[in-house]
Amino acid sequence: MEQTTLKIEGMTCSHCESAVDGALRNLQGVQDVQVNVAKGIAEVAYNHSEVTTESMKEAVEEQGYDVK
Ligand code: 9UX
Repeated sequence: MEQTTLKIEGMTCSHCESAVDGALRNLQGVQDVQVNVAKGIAEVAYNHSEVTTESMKEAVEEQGYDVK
C-alpha cells in the first residue's frame, strides 16, 4: 500500500470535504482518505497496482477543484 498527499485548491466547507472524499473513495484501489479542508489536502492510502495519482487528480478535478 502506498500513501500520497494531494494538494487541493478551492475547498472551503464541509460539503467540499464530502465531495472530495467521496470522489476519491469511489476509485477502485483507494483504501483510505483523510481530507483536511483547513490545510487544503487529502491524504490517500492506495494500491498502486489498481489506481494512479493521475486518476485521483482527475476525480477531484471533476468535482470542481484544482489539484497541484
Ligand atoms: Mo461549500 Mo465547497 O458551500 O465548493 S461546497 S464551499
